[in-house]
Amino acid sequence: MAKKPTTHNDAAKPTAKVTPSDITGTDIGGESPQKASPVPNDAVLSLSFAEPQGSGGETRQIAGDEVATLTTQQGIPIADNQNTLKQGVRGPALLEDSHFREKMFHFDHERIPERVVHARGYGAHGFFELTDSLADVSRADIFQRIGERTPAFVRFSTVAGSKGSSDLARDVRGFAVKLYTQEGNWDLVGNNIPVFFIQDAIKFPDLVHAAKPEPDRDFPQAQTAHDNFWDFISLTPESFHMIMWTMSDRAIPRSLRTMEGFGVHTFRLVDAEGKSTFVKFHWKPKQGLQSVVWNEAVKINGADPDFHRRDLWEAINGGDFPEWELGVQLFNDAFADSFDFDVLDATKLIPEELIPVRIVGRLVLDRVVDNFFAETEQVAFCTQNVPPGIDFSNDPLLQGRNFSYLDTQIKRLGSPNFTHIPINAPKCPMAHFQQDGHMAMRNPAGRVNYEPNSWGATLGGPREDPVRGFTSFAESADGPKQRVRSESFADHYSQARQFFVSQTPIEQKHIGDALVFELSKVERPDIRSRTVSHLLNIDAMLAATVASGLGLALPDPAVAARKPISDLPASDRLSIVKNGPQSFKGRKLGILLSDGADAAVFRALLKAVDAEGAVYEVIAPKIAGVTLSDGVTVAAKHKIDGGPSVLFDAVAILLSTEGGELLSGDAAAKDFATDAFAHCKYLGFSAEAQPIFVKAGLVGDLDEACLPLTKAADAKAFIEACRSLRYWPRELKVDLDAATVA
Ligand code: HDD
Repeated sequence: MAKKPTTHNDAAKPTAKVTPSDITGTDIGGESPQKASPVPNDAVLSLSFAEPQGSGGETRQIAGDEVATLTTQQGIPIADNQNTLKQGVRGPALLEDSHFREKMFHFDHERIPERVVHARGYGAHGFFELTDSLADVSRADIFQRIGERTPAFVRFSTVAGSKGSSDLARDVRGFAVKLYTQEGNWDLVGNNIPVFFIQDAIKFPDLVHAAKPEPDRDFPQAQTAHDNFWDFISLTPESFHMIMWTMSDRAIPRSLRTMEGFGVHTFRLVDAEGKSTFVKFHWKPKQGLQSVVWNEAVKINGADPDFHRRDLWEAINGGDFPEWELGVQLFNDAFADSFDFDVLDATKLIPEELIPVRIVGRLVLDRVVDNFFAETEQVAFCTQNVPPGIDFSNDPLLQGRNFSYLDTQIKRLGSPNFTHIPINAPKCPMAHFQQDGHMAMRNPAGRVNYEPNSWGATLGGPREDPVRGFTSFAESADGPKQRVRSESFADHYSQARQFFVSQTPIEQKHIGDALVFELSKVERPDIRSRTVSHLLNIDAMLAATVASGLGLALPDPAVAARKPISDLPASDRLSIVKNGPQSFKGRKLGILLSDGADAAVFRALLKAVDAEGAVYEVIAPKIAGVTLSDGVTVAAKHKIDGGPSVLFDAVAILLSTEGGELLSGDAAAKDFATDAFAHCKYLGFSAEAQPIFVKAGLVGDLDEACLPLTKAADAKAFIEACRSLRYWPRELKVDLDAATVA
């Protein structure tokens, strides 16, 4: 018997969006209300990204809605998108099915090569606004007019992991800013750490090979805790300053919004007379600095691998626009000559105590992308993109980068016309004779495509402009061709020590813990020992702590190319804890609720959260939500198993008597409390939460950062306490390794 032909055209019918309140008849949402997405696209971007393919075509009514007709890329309307063309009902597929052929062809070619480093990233649009003119030192157009806004796109990233890796890897974060200035695109391609592992670009492929998964086994993914990385590092003493930073909590930021950004290298600002001033660029987050702790990072990676991108998406869509100040450290040759280190050495920073940071502008991110691939994936940063008024120094790392980035874009994007992609296109006029190539979208019009030509001003096309055009700083250079490292780059430990002694004791402990963790994953004892031999040149106590954590006999110190300076003064700006925001604004409270929880306390908590500029999410035994003591229902954002406390900055546990009894038998609820406690979070709780604390073994340990929420009036004080973000004294009581901290 022949089978009946089947179609699935019903699947094409749009379905109504189901919200939690549709299901539960909920009165209160399970999270802070989201504001509507704020800023519309500008004309260029909306034309290119926002218009769905074929949306300009025919429409027809489906279930009362006007719906565009699906077409092929050639614009041919499609009748059936569910079945290939067959000979007979159960027969073979036909070659003439051009719709199927085109659909598969395009799908098969959807991926482009991921970035060899910084593959996992997340971007957003915004603007830079000048708040202090730099016209005294630079002719750069972007630095002339106070109050003027320049469109910007920022892409944050991890370095080592592949595109699909998780956000909370211990890693450097990329902080790449594209500024669409009126005199061309300026790409400031920086990191959240002001120094780099290596001094010369020729070592970059070795560094990256060593950091990435080992080539025979292709693991570990997105982490440096393996032999190859530490082998390379322990053979490359210049990396130890950066290692101090990557082993610190800077490498596990709480949010992309709570990190600093740095241009790293010394650049030049050049004025209209050609006079140069050295400059280092800083992005300082208005949100304050904040990181997570390592045990929390490990668990966040499981609970929400998209923790950072989700946070940025939610903050921008919620109207809480992340903001950074642009700061510059300006200095001249005299300072450069007198400084203890070479300003061309990217493994060194200039302490802010020596050269203060002058704030000259602000960067605000106010719009998420319309399409991740079109914008975040295809954006192409190139360090060599600098407009007139900004120039390079001879930092050998920067010089090498200026070659590498353009080269990498042709591999990734496949065409020299990658500047025709809207995200990469300047927003100022362009005029040149470059033409053709793959995917050329904008070939110059007219007969003339060369210069000079004799076709006159109207037909002859653009001409160079010796006054307005980019002029390199006329630095003189002379000397023999040679492969050398300057003697002035030979100190590898002094600033590593300066960073370490600038940290608070808890931050120093975290650096020790991180080194022990990473080296405990290294299989070869000689690599562990060699690493510790370098630490001895940085800080004896740190070296002893790490050796003891590894059960290792203390080796001899590594031979230093130059004797380290041991008395560089501490710099407060290098610590995260000393630069915390003292505010819960922009942070997230997790509220674990059960049926019958006190409605007045819950409402007071929401009010206090809102007043602080923070947000909340509700966690409940069932995703349908709970009914409070006054009969009002509240939707849940998370079922308890999917909403662990690691996802929140602070937690509140509001339960009824029955709820407390019920949840005390639930492992996820106990973890919720023990993790919040172990991660030094502020914890508010109703008396009915006691059975959970009993089962979790926390009762005798609750400290002054565990605050009762018995009546509505307690809510405000609790949220105010949360401003400290963590209660660090607790860590010394809950961590075995704490015994080694002085
Ligand atoms: Fe790099 C990407 C930052 C040294 C070669 N780098 C890349 C990105 C950032 C940085 C943020 C991602 C850009 C994006 O979001 O698309 N890189 C740095 C910093 C460095 C540094 C702050 C040192 C101060 N990089 C560096 C060197 C080289 C490269 C020395 C090679 C000589 N970097 C690249 C690259 C990448 C890249 C291979 C990969 C993808 C891309 O450029 O677009 O060309």
